[in-house]
Amino acid sequence: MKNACRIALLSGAFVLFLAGTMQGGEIKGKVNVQGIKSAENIAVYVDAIAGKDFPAPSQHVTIDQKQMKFAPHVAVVQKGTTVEFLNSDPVGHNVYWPSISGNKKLAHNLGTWPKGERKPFQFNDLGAASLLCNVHPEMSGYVVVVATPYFAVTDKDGNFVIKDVPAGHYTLKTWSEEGKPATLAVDVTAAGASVTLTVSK
Ligand SMILES: [Cu+2]
Repeated sequence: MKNACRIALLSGAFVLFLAGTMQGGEIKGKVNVQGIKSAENIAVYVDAIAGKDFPAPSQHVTIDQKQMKFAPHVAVVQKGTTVEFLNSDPVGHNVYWPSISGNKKLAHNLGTWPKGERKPFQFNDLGAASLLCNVHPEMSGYVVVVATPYFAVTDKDGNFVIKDVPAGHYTLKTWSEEGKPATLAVDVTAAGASVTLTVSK
């Protein structure tokens, strides 16, 4: 009986140990910029993982149009995510994008609607949609559609944290309004990973 208990305890501990190593951790990092005025609002994401498909998230993401701005300015979403475009201003706003990553076949115009209303759109194509409002030409925002649920947007100092990344070998990529994409190979262990990327004009 005693031995059976010991074996049960040991195998339990082993399962916990395995779970711990599979779990991975956070990818923490900083993006430095060259020739760009700000390190803020840069998307950092784990690129498509060979042999791994992620189901479309059931949770919707809201992009607000508030005080004549798209908020957030840059939203990163996993492929298949439904974005709800909300108008919180007392004026009518429009939402359209002329392309997704330059592909004009993926242009779309959601129309114009008043305060308090939302319009949903499911993003099923990878790439960056440049959001515009045809009522207010000064308004702009971005939806960056990526293949995995592992992404973040940099703060004003270029810092970012991508949470809950399983242990493994990945390719990190960046998207930014002004800079070229940067790519970095990263190994995530149970302790996570710490990286530095440079985005240049
Ligand atoms: Cu507008």
